[in-house]
Amino acid sequence: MGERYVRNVQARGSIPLISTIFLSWVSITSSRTCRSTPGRNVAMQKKAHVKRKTKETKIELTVNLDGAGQSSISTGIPFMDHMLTLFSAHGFLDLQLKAEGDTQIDDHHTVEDLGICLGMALHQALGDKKGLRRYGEATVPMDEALARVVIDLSNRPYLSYRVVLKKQTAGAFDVGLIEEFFRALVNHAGITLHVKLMAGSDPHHSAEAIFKAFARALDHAVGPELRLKGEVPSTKGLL
Ligand SMILES: [Mn+2]
Repeated sequence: MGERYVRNVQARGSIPLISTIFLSWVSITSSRTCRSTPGRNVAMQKKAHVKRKTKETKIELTVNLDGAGQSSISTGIPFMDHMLTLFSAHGFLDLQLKAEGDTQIDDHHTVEDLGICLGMALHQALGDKKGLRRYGEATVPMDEALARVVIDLSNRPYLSYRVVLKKQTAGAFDVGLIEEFFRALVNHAGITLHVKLMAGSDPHHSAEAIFKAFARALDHAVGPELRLKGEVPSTKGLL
């Protein structure tokens, strides 16, 4: 794109927004748009693709943290489909996910491996975390349930999971497995995560409040902090 692109920008006599830069570049070299996108735009996109196969599960997913909340999810566990769909929607991230697991035994392996793969994807999508807010928190109700989730993109895996439920199943799903999901995710994403169920008696409502709070807290943490001017959000200079 080089010279022609620069000339086009200069001709406008001002520094245009990135979207304008992109559009003007497309209009100049439309034949190349599929093969080559301006490098700086690609680098700024927080995307990841993960494919993982074991003797217990086979999972493939694509995530875009700068998405619009669009998802296509099939885990073989309807309750997890429901949770991950609302995670995508409330976190404004795009998620395409297909999982097959040994659910004839129980849901444990698949739920844990979903956490591993999403954690790997987050780690990949976040990169060096330059210019990101780093911290995020959200408190979300679902009828009588109230969940609070706090995130630090610290690169130090830590899970505090304070969820006490009187009943552990929602339909056929063991809601206790959600702790395994988050432990696996935290370990592979390298994030600090505090999950606290502040109120809640229905396991379905409680799980839904937790996933929505996680989504909103994550959305905040991965958003841009312009005052960092592209620096790492740590006084150490590295995360
Ligand atoms: Mn529901």
